[in-house]
Amino acid sequence: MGRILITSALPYINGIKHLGNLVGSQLPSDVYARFARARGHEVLFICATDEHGTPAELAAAKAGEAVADYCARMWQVQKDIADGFRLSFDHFGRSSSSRNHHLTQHFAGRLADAGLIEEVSEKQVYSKADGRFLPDRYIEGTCPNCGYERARGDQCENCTKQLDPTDLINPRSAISGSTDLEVRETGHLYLRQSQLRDRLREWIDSKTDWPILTTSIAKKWLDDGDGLQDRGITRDLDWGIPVKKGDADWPGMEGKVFYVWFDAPIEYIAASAEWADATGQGDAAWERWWRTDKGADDVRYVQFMGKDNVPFHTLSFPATVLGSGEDWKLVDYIKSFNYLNYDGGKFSTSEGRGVFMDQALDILPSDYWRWWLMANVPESSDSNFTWEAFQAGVNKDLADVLGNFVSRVTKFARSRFEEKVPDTGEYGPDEQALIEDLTRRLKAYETHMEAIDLRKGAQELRGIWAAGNEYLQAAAPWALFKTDPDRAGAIVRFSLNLVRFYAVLSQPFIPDASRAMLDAFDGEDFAWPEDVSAALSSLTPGSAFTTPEVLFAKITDDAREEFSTRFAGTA
Ligand code: B3M
Ligand code: ZN
Repeated sequence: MGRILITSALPYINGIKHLGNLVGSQLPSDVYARFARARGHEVLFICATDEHGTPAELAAAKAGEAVADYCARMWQVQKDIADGFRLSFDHFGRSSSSRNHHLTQHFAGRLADAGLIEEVSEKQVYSKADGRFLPDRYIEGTCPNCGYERARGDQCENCTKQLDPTDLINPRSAISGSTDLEVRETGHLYLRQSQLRDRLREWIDSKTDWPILTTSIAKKWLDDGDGLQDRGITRDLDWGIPVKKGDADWPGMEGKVFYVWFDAPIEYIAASAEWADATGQGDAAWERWWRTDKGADDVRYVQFMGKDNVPFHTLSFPATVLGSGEDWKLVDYIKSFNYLNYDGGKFSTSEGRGVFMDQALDILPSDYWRWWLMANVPESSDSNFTWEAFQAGVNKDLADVLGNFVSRVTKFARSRFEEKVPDTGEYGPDEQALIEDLTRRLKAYETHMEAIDLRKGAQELRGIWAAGNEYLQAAAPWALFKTDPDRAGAIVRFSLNLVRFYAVLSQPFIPDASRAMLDAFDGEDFAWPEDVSAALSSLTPGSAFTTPEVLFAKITDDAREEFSTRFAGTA
């Protein structure tokens, strides 16, 4: 089996993320990592908090905390929530780690040595009231194009016109509202991406297996208009990674930090080093995943992200890696996602609209959310969360199909066979027919999951559950027991093996329920079924089992109404 490196886009440190963030990167990457491990691959699964940039500083100020303290606290909050959703990262790192400081400064030094860094003097807006330079997004004013009074310094959200802060009429600080602004000269470093355009195009053209969504976005930025632009990689902020050239100071860059999008993707590598540190391993342990000259040449690297992150991952980050001139692993496959809408609109922190990750775990088990979100994952188009669809999906797929099957089999077996796997009777044509059907379905399931077609994977898994339910309904061992108890025993033995089979196949999507199903059988493990017939005879006849508690309680109409009202938002 192979080695698969998996990274999920890093959630910003500020605030708690909503279901749209969850299904747009972290959850699908976890489902795929779990599947890859179950299939016997060696997996390194990495994520981290993205802790730099103005949003972190503003959120800390709003919380009345020093930004370092705010980030440390919020990292733990996000880590606990990730654990609650059973996101099985090998390491959940922090982009403010010393590992990332060192690596980011290392890459900057390598780029400088390669002549790919240019020092540029630029005009930036300084707010005396705030005592800081204001990034474009933190300057508000009236749009010169449409008159919208809350246009931002980079774009007018009303007419979408791209703006410069100096275009705005009556500009003011979006932080303090102060209009006491002035334009100041300040020096910054630019990454000369334009010098790497041909190498990037050649690399992207080689990615013939990438989804159209991913390559079309990359090529748009690569070829659109003036093509790939050189871009600033430093900022006048206090919180961030100090600008240094490797270990050396960078004259003229004192007091400046690297731009958040320069250091954040490097944290994928740094978090792998943090993982090696946290697990007491040396540098070779992470370098064998990231350095093609140190053993990573056989690694398949898959990135998961929302589609708005594709440009940085197909252009800026590869430019940094290629420009370093060192043998770093580049991404092999990018799985990007569209958006999840909430009841036809947007999630909103300020309006309290939509379900946020902490709230979701407070009201229902993580498997419910994992299942519905993945069965409706926004792969080829946006998805829409409604409480009616969520209730229907959970109640039908989980409670009525899988949960009901497990409950009927184990409770009947307990009532007639003393919680022991029956050793009577033989499998017959009905069992053989289902074995053949499940053999085909298992192959389809594996094919979809290997291709990271996760919605199709969920659909196939649902079909595998339903096939067992239909078999049990037709076989009706409870009716047969009076006239042919031996045959009834064979049906129950076959069905108990199906419960274990389902536990193994369902683990990537609903790990808690899978664990509960497997725990019904002493000592069984999550070994993937290579042969369905053998798998459905793997439980030892006469061996004990226990009857799991109800796996999935249905969502009542009253509960649905209450949730729908609670998360409707204030707009
Ligand atoms: N923090 C997520 C976002 O844009 C951003 C991803 C960084 S991945 C290196 O919402
Ligand atoms: Zn406008």
